[in-house]
Amino acid sequence: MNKLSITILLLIFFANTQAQYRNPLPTNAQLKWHKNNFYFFMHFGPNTFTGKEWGDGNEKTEIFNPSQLNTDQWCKVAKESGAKGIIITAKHHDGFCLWPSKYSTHTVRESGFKRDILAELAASCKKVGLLFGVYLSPWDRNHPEYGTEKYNDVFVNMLEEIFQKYGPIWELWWDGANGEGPNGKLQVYDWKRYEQLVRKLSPQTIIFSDIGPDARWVGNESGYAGKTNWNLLDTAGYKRGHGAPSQDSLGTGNYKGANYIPAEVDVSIRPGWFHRNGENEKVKTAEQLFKIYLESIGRGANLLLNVPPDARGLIHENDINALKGLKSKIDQIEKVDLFKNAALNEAGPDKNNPKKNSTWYYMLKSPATIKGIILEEDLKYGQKIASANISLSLNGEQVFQETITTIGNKRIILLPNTVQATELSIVINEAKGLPVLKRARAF
Ligand code: FUL
Repeated sequence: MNKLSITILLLIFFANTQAQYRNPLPTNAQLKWHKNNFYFFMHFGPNTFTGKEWGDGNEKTEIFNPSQLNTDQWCKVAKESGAKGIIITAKHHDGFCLWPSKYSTHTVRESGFKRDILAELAASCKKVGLLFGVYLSPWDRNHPEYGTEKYNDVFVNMLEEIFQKYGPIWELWWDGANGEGPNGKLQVYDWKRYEQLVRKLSPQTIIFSDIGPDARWVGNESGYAGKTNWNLLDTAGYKRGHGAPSQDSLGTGNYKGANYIPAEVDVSIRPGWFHRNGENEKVKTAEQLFKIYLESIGRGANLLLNVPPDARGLIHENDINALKGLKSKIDQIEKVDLFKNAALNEAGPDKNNPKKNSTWYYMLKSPATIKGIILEEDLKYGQKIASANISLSLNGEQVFQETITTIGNKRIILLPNTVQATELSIVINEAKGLPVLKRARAF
């Protein structure tokens, strides 16, 4: 074969692979991550004592001295709130390490507080069956090697230390915020090396960053995902931290995105990421938190709710109260199923067009008072549904109708008014291949 025919063959092959779009599937680790869709974030460090949002790395280590630190209390609150895990800021941008790292001199070991907080939290999580996750800021405003190639070794060594001492680590969080280090230099991160190391040390760990590889940032810190939310993202040509896709694309994902990278909504229960005494009256209310739940989990994303411990090393009473209110609201929608005993008719898709018109039709013997509907796609076959018609009827007469776009892990549809209904019908208008829905629920 001469060079020309090889080139032609390659071009044909390339054109074919472009034309045959394959819907990316989640890994097993991602499927488990979808199931555990609500968990806590905890920002804790020198900023808890200085009131700063971003420490500059010059804070004296002695200031870090919580008087009553109790990671069992954090876990109790998380459990009672229905959260499935905790992700802790092992190191924020100020470089202070909540564990006595061999690769830093700015740690709990040098502070007034000598205890290893990562060890304590990992043990508390294990005791009560919570997942344990770690936020490790690549940006480090304290480390003397930051801005040089040697810092890549430091970051790799820290990752190794954390995974070996405190694993299993369920989710690893890489923050996109990035700036200069103490010597005024920017760092060139060796992302490939970091990622390969984590994959080797712990293949099941979910790696989060603005562009994944396993979970993506949702594009805002206010607590909502796009109404249309694809678990797919095109990342080619983008870089972590700088030059990520637009915040809108992060919120909606890409319809034909090349990679399975679902969205995680990170938002704080308080005005800032760290606890500040002056803000105890500004904790979000149960109603505000529930709205966040509906607009994150209810739009198919995971919810990472930041509940930062205070300077005592405890979760403040006001946060606990708001979380209790949230839990009872969640239970009111997740723990009831008015269509549990409804008869179900499933009309398969049109054979000539498997993408269209799958219908699920639920029938009750007597009317139920309905406030909302919960739909879930079975994601092991990929995310497929692009548009669906949802309607409720009372003995054949329509009382509610809405057209929605994506469903994904979960779609919660809150009705504008409570209605009496005997029938629920879900008609798929458009899907990428055969749609697979789990049994619908109503509350
Ligand atoms: C941001 C950080 O700069 C904030 O301090 C916080 O940690 C938030 C979750 O991510 O990028």
